[in-house]
Amino acid sequence: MTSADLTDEPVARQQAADWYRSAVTYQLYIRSFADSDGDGLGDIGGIRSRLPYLASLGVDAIWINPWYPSPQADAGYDVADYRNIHAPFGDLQQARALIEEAHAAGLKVLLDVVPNHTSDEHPWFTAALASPPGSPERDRFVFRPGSGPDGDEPPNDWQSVFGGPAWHRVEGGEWYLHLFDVKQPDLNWDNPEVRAEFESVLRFWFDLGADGFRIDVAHGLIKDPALPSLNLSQQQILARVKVPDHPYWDRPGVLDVWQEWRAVGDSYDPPKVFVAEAWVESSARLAEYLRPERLHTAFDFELMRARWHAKELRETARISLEAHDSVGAPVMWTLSNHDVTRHVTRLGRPQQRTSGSNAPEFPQGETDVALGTRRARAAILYALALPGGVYLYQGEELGLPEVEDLPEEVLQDPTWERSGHTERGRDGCRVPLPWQRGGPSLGFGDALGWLPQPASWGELSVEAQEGDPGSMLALYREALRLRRELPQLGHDGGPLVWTGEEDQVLGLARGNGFVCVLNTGAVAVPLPPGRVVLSSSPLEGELLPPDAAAWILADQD
Ligand code: TEU
Repeated sequence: MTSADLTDEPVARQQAADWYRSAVTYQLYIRSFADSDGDGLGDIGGIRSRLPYLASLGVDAIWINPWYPSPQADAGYDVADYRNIHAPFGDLQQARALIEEAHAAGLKVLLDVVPNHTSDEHPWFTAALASPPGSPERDRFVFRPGSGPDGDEPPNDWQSVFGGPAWHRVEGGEWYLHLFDVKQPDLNWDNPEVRAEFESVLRFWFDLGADGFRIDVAHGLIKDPALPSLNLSQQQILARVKVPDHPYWDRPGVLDVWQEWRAVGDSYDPPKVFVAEAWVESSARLAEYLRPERLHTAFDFELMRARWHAKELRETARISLEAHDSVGAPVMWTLSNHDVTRHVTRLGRPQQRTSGSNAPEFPQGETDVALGTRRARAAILYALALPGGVYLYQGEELGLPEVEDLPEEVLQDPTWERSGHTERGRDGCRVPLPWQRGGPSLGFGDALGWLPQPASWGELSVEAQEGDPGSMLALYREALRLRRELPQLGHDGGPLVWTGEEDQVLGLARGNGFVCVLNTGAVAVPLPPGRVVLSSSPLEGELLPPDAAAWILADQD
């Protein structure tokens, strides 16, 4: 070994550990990605067969939504066994093979862990139901006697995220807490057995080769032991008022859990990484989750919530970047995921101000898909130009819009039932992907998919977009290729400098000679000097049209 090898080793090790800081990660909503066995549900075989597609797209990593055995009461976020694979998706051997093949294709693999709740069909919960009040089995969950003279009222007034009360009464009279569906009992994170179990689950998948985890409801887990009622009026609930010292969201104690998990991840070489799904009040609050001894990353939901307005998009990014910089963490920009209306549709709606902390605040109203598509093309160039990493939600590279007219009888999101059929829920962003122009499910599989696809999606299929240089797919491929190639981009590329403070146009420079310009206004605007290496819409002469973005390289002599 030469002395150069010796000095380079720590550097190489650090580089291997830092892969996530600039990574573009593709979210695989497994049940809707590709179906290899014709049962209408996507599966591991489907992912394996499409790895070349993902590699050719140019992403660095994949995140697979929960694939564990589950009654699927909440599309797999109700886990019955944390160490196995849901049979319709495949088995552990296939999971291992997928991870190996992904690695061979240069892709990291993140899985999804659901620590706030289990399924009611998890053996722990079955044991809890079979055990008396006060038993160790019940202590793994949140069981309480009811209120009212006969205990037949729920212990407090907490509401499920999916609608209705967050408590369910069981035989024998006690109630259990479920902040989500009735089939998703909340775990008791004050119980050391719960903590030990999840550390063991993390190690199980890390040992199988997973590179990290997305953490579901990372702002949940810890409850105020006094379980105080919220005493909110219906109006306050609708207005999503801020509740100081909230009894179950974003409690300080949850940060200790993340510190423990970080230590588990750090015990591997290279270290395993985490990305938190934490819906918290502010970027500053999110940064608390991302201190060096806690989690590596968290989704940034602020860009997703910003209106289509250059000033707001710039201010939002500034705030997120500043908060993340203060703890040395990269921002993970996100435009869509499986819980929110697809952004082609959101951006095609009237852009009223969005506030509050969750999905219903997103733009409502009539959708202009063509407009949304133009803006979505510009939005991804903006996100990819910022320092940090980016999460893509499957299908956004095809420009899929939300499916807004699914027939009521096919809706599966628990929100639909629990809201008394007033909220349709999230199925419209979960429709199976179109791979081909024709066939029973447009190439998703050999049979109809679990949700019907609009016939018009044949023209949005991968097959239809391959070879069309004007397609969304071509734009994503070229942007991702350039992002890898240009040293100015990614988290640790050139320093970011905002050029100008205009309301409807933003410019961001990255280091030596790279500029991204975004125009959200109604008139075409001039571009700075240089070579346009990519633009989301054709230029109008030398001008950047409305709802468009361009990447420009200054000519270097
Ligand atoms: O979502 C967590 C969450 O906070 C939800 O409120 C989400 O924003 C909401 O569903 C939008 O309507 C996670 C998962 O991403 C989601 O799919 C699960 O349903 C939920 O946890 C329960 O596990």
